[in-house]
Amino acid sequence: MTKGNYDHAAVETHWQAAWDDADTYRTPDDPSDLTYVLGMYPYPSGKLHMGHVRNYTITDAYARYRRMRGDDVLHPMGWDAFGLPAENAAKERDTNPRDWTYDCIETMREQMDSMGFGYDWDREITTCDPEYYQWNQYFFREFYDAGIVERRDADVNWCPSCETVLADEQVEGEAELCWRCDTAVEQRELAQWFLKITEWADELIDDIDRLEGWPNNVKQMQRNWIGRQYGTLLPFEIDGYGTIEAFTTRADTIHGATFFAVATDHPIADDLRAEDPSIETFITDEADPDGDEPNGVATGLTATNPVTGDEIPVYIADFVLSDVGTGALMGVPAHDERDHAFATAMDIDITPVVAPDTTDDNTPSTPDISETAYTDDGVVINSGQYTGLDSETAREEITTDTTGAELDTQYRLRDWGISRQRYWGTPIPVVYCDECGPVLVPEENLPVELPSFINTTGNPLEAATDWKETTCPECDAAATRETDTMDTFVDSSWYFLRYISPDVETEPFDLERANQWMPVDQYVGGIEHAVMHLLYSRFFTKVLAENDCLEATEPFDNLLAQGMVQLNGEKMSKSKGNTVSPQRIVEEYGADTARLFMMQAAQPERDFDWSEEGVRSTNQLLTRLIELVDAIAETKPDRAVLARDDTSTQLSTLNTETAFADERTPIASYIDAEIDAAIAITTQEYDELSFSVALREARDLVQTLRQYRNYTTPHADTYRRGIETVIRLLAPVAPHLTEELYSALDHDEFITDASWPQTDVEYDVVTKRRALVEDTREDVRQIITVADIDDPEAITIVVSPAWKYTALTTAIESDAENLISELMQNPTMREQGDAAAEYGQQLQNEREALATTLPPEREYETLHAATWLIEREFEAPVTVVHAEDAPADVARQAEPGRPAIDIDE
Ligand code: ANZ
Ligand code: ZN
Repeated sequence: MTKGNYDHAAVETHWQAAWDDADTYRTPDDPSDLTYVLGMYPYPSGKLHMGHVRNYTITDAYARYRRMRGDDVLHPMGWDAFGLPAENAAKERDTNPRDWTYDCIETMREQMDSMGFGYDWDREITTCDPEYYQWNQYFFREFYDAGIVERRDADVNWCPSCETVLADEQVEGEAELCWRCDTAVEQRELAQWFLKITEWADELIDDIDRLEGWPNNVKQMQRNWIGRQYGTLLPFEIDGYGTIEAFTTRADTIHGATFFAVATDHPIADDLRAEDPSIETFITDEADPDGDEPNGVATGLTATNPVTGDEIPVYIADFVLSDVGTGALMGVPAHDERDHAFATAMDIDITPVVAPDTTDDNTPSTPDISETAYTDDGVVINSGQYTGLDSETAREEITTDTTGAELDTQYRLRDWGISRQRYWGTPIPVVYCDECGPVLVPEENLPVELPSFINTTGNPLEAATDWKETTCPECDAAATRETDTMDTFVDSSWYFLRYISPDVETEPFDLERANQWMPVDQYVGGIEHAVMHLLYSRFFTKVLAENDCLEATEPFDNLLAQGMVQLNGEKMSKSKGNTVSPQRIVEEYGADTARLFMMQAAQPERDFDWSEEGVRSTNQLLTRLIELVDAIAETKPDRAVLARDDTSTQLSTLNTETAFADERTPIASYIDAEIDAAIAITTQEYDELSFSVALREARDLVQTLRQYRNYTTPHADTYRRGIETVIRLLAPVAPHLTEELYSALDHDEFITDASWPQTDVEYDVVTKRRALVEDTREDVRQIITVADIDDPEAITIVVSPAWKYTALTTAIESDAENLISELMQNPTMREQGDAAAEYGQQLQNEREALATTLPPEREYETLHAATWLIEREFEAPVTVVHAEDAPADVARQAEPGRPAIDIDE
């Protein structure tokens, strides 16, 4: 059932079919002025949700806008089609992941089409298709040859009852139980494949600074994720174990090191647990690296401080992480929170060695470390020859002076483990041979295709015996295939390249075309991908660039992380049961309404609340647009006839039989100026993807044109220009209805292919004009209220004299100390005598805040064209005059941008 005011279903299906027939969204073969617009491809869950709709409306509107600006646009869509949910769904429904996935894709593609998204479907990619994933395997080989791939042991979740590896998502609750059988999950070491992303850590972090088109929060998240720390490796001697290094960022605190600690799997711990049952008990039962409290056990060993020679006790402690630094640290409880907590619990000395910097009196006071650590830098105390140095200098000197100490950089980033013990992913192209070990599947044997799905408890690939058993590519002996598949983030690390040349069969992408299109000009997606997906894509791009396989060194020039769609302040989600179905909104109000509502409700980065009321009023706006066009349409928009008999709509407050004037009045000039303003502002806002601001402007223009028609007989050309403009301004967001109206105006081309409206008025001028008219109206209101005028007889507006404008311009441009004497060098100023000196003083006082204004002639024109508005509001005749033509006492008050106002009662 439709709740909208026009037959949106007829309009939308008609134009969708028409675009389809005309191949409207096909990317040109020989592109110039290329713009690559991309939304993060979805996981084909089978249902488009509001988050998707928002994401893809943003990219679609931007792509359409760029097209109308004359660019050749690449705007593709595809499917992130591998992943665990399909495997689970297949198990539950006793089908297979492939059928399930393709069904979902089918439905989602239809839903996208019903939204009017203009994709080049010829470039659709589906990652679970061998056509696509063969290139993951190809990259695996290439990366292997380049030394970027490594096989090593790593922990996985293991269910002893199902005898299978579990993904993190399959481990449930704090008790860490298997999702199928509720058995406690164990950790197991398995050989896994890694991509050595850590070797790119510096480049990945340094180049963040070059990502000017990325939001700061995403950049910061990437920096934190990589987590680079500059520090020192300090050598401690431990009897029986030789030199054990500890990484520290605070070498300046070494005199305060009162203990030494190693991780529970440090070689020292491995050694001692075998002999000492209390240590064994601590490691297996008590240690809890995720716990709030640090726990540890003394070893009886001591470590020698390399600077002081002090012997400090060695502990095994759970807050020491085995994969950070060297897995060993010096504990400085006075200056580190965790060390402080640990020392307090274990009754270890706490010795302050850094004090707050008190440069004022040069007597550093000891910080109070009884309750918490003092963690800032400061002045070093109690530190022998280093006492009195600032922390930074102390770090440098201690590092240089100490034998065996060396500078070191540590990262939080770990190598990227890509092995997944699952079926629905890209098979890792390796076979294991007893003789040759792991052997890469040769390129000519790619793709290694997935065998048919087998519904078992464990990894179906383990059960696919025929598939698994193969021969060694090197020695032809019997061998078995790798049964792990790749992390699906591999798929998404380069999919933006495949879209560029999905037709090439011999390579993952065509280099020449990739160099033309890359980097992606505008990428849009959810903040949940701020770290991994974006980092892995950057990594892939850098590896390719380094191997001369791509010119771009970064994949995404501009990134927009769109906000959430909420309902009553909460994120819409299936689990909360507070979703609004896009399909229902499309059925009831149409896709244009849904798109327009979303884009005007908030700037794309912001979260916003869904509101049915907002949806209805958006639909009203489209109705108004139809009415406006209706008056001049050569061909009646037959698919967009308004539901005039629907009593719920308040239509046609307008005179339907509009007559048009040929003569231009000042009102027409005002309307023309407003049209220019709308173009200038909307263009700038669309450029910045500020859709809600752009649309407010378009909506105001609709309103202005309505008022114009209601107030007077509109000038034919101006009115027509207004209509032609406003439907173009709305076309990127409401493509169907504007297409309908455009054709009703007898255009032969699609509005989608039409060119963007032009104006030679600049944004800056437009906003000044606006402000001038608004401020002036507000001033009139103020005067009427303050002077308590009931019924104004006449209103005179006096524009600033030219000399004041000259003075203001001089004041803004000049950097002379004494503005007044500078101004008085100008003969025109001197002619004004005291008045000039007085105004000069005022400018001097307000100097910091001065802003440029329109020149007097422009100011005059602008106000002159707006007199009708003021007349209408105050019901009195309005005249605009130049200061030179006004009585002196009034003229004196006029300033640039602030005309004087005289009201007769
Ligand atoms: C001595 C020290 C004194 C440290 C001080 C800090 C403050 P953050 O804390 O993020 O800057 N560290 C070194 N290896 C570790 C490991 N394997 N597991 C856990 N912590 C480890 O990280 C750097 C600090 O982390 C290092 O500097 C070290 O403690 C600790 F006033 O050394 B510090
Ligand atoms: Zn072999």
